[in-house]
Amino acid sequence: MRSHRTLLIATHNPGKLREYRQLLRDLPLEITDLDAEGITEEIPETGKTFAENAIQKATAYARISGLWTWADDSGLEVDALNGEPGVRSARFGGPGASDEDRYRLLLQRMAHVPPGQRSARFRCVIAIATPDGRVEVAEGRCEGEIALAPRGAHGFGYDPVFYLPEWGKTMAELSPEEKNRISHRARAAQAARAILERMLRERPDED
Ligand code: ITT
Repeated sequence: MRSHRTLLIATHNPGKLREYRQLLRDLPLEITDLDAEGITEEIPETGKTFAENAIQKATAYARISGLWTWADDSGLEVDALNGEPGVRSARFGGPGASDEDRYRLLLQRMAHVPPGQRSARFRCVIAIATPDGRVEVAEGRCEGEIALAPRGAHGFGYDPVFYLPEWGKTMAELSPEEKNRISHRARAAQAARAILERMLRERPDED
């Protein structure tokens, strides 16, 4: 029988999995993922907030797997659009839309918004749940602006139109290492790692 020292990272996104494995590599935890566990259930993201969705996913997969489970939800909030696309970031533009379709639609919606009023942020919420129903949450943010046109080829999603004034670059113009130092996901993961360290101190061997 496995102890809770195994942590399930509940994502199908290989990029996220790689980042999180790297960040947690020196903790006394065996890391596994949905594919390795043969878990095929999809948990619908029906919440109104990033936290609700992350908690929904983490608690459902912890129940299914019997393991401590780490799940996240993330997206882009644009102030001039009252926080849209927000929790709908992955679905913005409808089914079948590509990353490029989505950021072009965003630029179109922002066409009337002048420089100086284009503030936005990436947000990421990570939830860590245990099979007995305990759940803890950590959040990271990265502030920026919606560019007037796309630039850069790194990253994914909305990175080409997310401008970082202090770098003079879009997120897609940063190297992966630079992005991983400042991103919403990296910041949330640092805070979530501290929670895991505390959980390991409190309950090292059993649930
Ligand atoms: P899982 O739910 O399986 O973890 P996912 O790719 O669907 O993977 P999210 O729901 O967290 O992940 O992603 C929400 C969307 O927000 C994502 O599809 C991107 O469009 C956008 N997004 C999130 N983080 C981003 C980043 O670092 N750079 C650019 N866009 C990002």
